[in-house]
Amino acid sequence: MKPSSAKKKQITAQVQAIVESTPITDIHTHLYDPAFGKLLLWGIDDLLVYHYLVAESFRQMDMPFQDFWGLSKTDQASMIWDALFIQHSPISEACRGVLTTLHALDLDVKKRDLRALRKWFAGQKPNAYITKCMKLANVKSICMTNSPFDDLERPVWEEGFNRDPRFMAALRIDPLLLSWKETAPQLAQWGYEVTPALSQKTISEVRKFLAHWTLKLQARYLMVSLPPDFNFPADNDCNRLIEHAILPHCREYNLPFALMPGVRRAVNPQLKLAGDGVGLSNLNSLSNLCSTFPENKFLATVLARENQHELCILARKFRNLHIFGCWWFMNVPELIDETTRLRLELLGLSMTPQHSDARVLDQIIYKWRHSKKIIGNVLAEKYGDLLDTGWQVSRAEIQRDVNDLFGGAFERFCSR
Ligand code: HDL
Ligand code: ZN
Repeated sequence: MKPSSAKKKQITAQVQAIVESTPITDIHTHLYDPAFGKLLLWGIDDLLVYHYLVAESFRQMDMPFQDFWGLSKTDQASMIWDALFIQHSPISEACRGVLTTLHALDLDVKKRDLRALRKWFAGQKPNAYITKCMKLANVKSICMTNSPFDDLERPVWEEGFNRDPRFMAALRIDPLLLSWKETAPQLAQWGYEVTPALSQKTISEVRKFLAHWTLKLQARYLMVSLPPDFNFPADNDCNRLIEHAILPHCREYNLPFALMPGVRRAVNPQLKLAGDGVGLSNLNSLSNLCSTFPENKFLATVLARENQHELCILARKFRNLHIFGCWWFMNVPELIDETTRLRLELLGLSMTPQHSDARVLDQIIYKWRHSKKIIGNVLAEKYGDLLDTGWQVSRAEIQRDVNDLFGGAFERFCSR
């Protein structure tokens, strides 16, 4: 007997309530512990000058790039507000996101009054506002992206500070892997006995560097974003550093190594942070890493839609690979739906469907509200398909599954 649509409706309601109420571990963001002060971006002007909106606004403005970059942040934000919200309807995901966040903060967007919005944000106190945003997003833990190569961030770590327990750290090592020859002198300046030639001594000094920062950050994983043409194996510094320094270090400290392939950096340098593009990656490299180093754990997310299916198949082949998120150009409803559906159908619940990648604190509100709606709908549909077979999932089982998707599977993978 076909299950009643009432039963399916009941399951959908249960899924939506559980998705709404389950606190989230956000495993990749560009947010910072409040101890980093102004490095933690928040408020209407930072929301408006988000690089996604910068890229979109230049399409509606004839202004020379340099003229825009010469403006104050407030003036840049005003130009973006006018170009993308007033002169044209704010239809794009990044525009809609700003409005979702403002609406969640009980701010009246239909007045289109940027001055009033700025006044409200000027009255917010940072620490209280962090709690407010995390509550509205139902995010219980935020993983930062932490780079010893960032001249603004490094001194704060070296000075030391009392950690906010809500903020975890991840050690970002792009300069080490992607531009070793330029980075080696920096390590030497910091007292590591390295030379551009990757000798045994240099490799051991790089591992000392990794150990120092892993312990200082209490890093949960190491991470690198990679160009589409990254290959493994290959005869280059990046490969040698991965094989002889990064992966042994990760095994020693039982840390995953997160690979994020597909970024074409500075496709249009005039857009600055907004100037990066996407390219199709050769995922044989990831397959080779997972199979060559079965004792290592790999996290991965890919930037190209066309790589997503192969990434799922790789995760089916390698249990030392945990895939996550709809990253960056993937983080739009159309692709979140498609990718989450694909992953649930190919992997079940052994993956992490989303991270926010938020650069501005308030963004966690919209990035998670938008994603949770989609993830909840897809999950409810899958439970409905089970119902057609006679399998009735209980409320407790739905809660268990959502806990997994919102950070539980990631935590178990990390502690394995
Ligand atoms: O390399 C990364 O971690 C990317 O997420 C970039 O930071 C990118 O600029 C971004 O913010 N994407 O959402
Ligand atoms: Zn990121």
